[in-house]
Amino acid sequence: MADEKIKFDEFEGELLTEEDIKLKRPDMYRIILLNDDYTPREFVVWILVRVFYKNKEEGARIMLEAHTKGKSIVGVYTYDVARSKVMQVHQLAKQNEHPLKCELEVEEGGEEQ
Ligand code: TYC
Repeated sequence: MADEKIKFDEFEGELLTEEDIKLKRPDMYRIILLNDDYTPREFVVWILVRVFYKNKEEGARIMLEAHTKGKSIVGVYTYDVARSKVMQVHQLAKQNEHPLKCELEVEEGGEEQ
């Protein structure tokens, strides 16, 4: 039917302009290393080198910060990468009978400029 035809003009003013579309960066996830009383310091540094590709100096710095302050940020990753690294840490700690744990904190993406 003729009156079912939609005229392009009817949409004028309803189209989203670039300013209407708020672009949001993807959420990223901080991995937080938690201190405990039992995991050997060398093992923590080994984990930071093996799982997070830190060099030994950076690994030692992160380990010492967790040791003295209770926790330390290891790095910021996409969700899948962060989750996989946390799982590797927990698996390697368990295999070696250490209680080492780390956790994830979301870092909201926010609007793009
Ligand atoms: N506090 C542990 C010890 O004295 C070492 C340690 C450091 C454990 C950092 C965990 O995230 C950690 N053996």
